[in-house]
Amino acid sequence: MVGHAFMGAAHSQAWRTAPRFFDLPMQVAMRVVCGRDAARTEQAAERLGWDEAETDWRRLLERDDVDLVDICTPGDSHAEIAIAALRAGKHVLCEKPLANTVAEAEEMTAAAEAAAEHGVRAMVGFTYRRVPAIALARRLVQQGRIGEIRHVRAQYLQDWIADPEAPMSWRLDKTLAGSGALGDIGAHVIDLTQFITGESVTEVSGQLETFVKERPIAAGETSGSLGGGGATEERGQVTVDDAAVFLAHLSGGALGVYEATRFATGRKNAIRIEVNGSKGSLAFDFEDMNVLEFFDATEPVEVQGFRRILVTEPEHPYVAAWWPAGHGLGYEHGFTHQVVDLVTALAAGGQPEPSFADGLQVQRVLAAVERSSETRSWQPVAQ
Ligand code: SOE
Repeated sequence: MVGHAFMGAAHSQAWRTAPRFFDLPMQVAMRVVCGRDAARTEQAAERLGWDEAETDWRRLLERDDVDLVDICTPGDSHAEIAIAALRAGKHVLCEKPLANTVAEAEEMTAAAEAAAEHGVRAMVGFTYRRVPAIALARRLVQQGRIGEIRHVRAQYLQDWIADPEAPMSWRLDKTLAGSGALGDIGAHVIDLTQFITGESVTEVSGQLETFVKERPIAAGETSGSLGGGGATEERGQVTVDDAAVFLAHLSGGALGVYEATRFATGRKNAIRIEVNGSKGSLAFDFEDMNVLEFFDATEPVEVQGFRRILVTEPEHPYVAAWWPAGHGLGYEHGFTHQVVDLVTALAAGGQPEPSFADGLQVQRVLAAVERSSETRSWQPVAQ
């Protein structure tokens, strides 16, 4: 694994836990974690459960006991590490968004497609697909339970920099992060709505906004937290969007309304998705992540109404491996399910999903939103 901050910790717990709760078709060994600082990486290895620590990711690729490289670094290094790993014959799991630019994502996808010819696989970590309620929503759409889809309403709302004095972090630096709320959290809801509906975003009209253009430089290391920690007297430029909104056309004819913001005061990690179809509707909010709301318009009117499905039963996706019925799951379980799906696909010699091609398609939606905001016009999503 490369990177051991917030995402590195989330992925590590997933690699540790997946074989303990699920019957994996292959054994998982957590060989080596890589970071820039030797002492901190040693500590991370100890804390997160890796056998060894390393400071140069290139050395991971030379090792025979490394079959897969898990990339948990900021976006500016995804392309270089992923392409080198794939060329060295290592499978790759790469955090989202796939890259900082469409050009990088295209190169990564080409490398993934070349590697696939030798059975080497690449996957991008749109983890929330693996929240049981989300997987159930997709299943219900596939079963035709909500009919033809008319509306997709998606929000990803956070507030961790709503305070103008919240310090800088790499997530606010375009060189490192590629974009702001748009790529960091907007990418998730683009992926989720496409995953649930089976439709893709084809055209967008959007607007980006940076409300606070300058912030204090952080006093300490902030990459693992979301801008937490103290601040210095010095100030730095915010070079990414704080918020992004856009309208969309989807390939099946649905209309989409999307919002991604780090300024939704009081909303911590609210991923809200509502899909309205000709026969029913579905609604989800990550702040109540064990619930999926379902309205069935085919029922007699007298008993119609949104029902709250508690997605905590063994009949629901992923749930049977965990606790007795009704006990609920949390943020970290999506990462564990991601490992399970990845290892299962690798053992079967198949392509894990979402692929780099799926990551590239989301990247193209992000780029179209940026173009739309710049030109104040509707923009097609490149195919
Ligand atoms: C920060 O906004 C962040 O950690 C994202 O980078 C993650 O993808 C999301 O899971 C939670 O919020």
